[in-house]
Amino acid sequence: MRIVVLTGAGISAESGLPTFRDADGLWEGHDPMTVATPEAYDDDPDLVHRFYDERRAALGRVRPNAAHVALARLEEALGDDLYLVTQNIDDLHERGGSRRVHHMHGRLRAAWCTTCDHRASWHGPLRDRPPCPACERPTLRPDVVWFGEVPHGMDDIERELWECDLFVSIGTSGLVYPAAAFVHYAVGNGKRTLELNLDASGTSGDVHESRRGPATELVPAWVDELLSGAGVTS
Ligand code: BJW
Repeated sequence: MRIVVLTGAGISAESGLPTFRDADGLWEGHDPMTVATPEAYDDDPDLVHRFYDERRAALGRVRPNAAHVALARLEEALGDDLYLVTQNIDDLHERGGSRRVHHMHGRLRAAWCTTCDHRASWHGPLRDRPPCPACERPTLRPDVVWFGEVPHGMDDIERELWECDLFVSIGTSGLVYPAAAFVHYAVGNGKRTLELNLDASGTSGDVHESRRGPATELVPAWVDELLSGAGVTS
């Protein structure tokens, strides 16, 4: 069985990383949506750099949780039959043991030079405008996908959705496109769909099955169930 798993901020919430749209999802009184656009970056680059520098620094204080680890266990068992695509820019899937992770909205620990297009692994702050390692211009920005920009690897995701048997979305509000449309694409192409989320999401009504609870409980239980051969119930 080929499975596509889509994860969102909810899977990292119990590791201590705030989500975007839950009650504690605001940062210093700013709606993250107002800093996640190219226009916001043009208007106030210091604010946007501070937002991402803080989040990059926070990665050093958090650890993967049982949900990340369970998905790594699933990868171990299924190999290439698991395709893990995340909207998260944290690295908790990798640190939880997953080896193949598609970061459709980019990565916090990466920088992108808007002058020469160079992409570099980046662990420190960007607000002091360090020089690009390739062209030395001070034009590095977080290598993340903001509103109005095109998510990474859409062709690969579309192919995997077409080829899978089961699509599972975990801890995402289903409000941001194109990720929110994956479930519709899957259902429209006859795939089985499952949602694991603390609360109802924008796409709960569209999936075959929706389970409610914290990711650290639901994800390991689902992986156990799948690997014991019980599969997904309707
Ligand atoms: C738990 C839990 C626990 C909590 N256990 N669960 C079609 C219609 C309408 C609009 C559009 C459309 N197509 C495009 C748009 C415009 C726009 C868009 O979607 N706007 C909406 C606001 C309507 N989209 C775009 O601009 C995208 N680009 C695009 O479409 O390009 C065109 C194109 C596409 C494809 C091919 C060719 C061209 C780009 C979107 C980029 C989004 N970027 C951000 C910031 C990234 C960097 C950063 O992290 O700062 O991505 S915004 C933000 O939202 C971030 C997230 O990845 C994303 C999704 O958030 P997520 O993960 O769902 O988090 P929350 O907080 O919303 O939800 C948390 C969930 O967890 C909740 O459900 C909780 O219940 C749950 N939860 N604790 C389990 N313990």
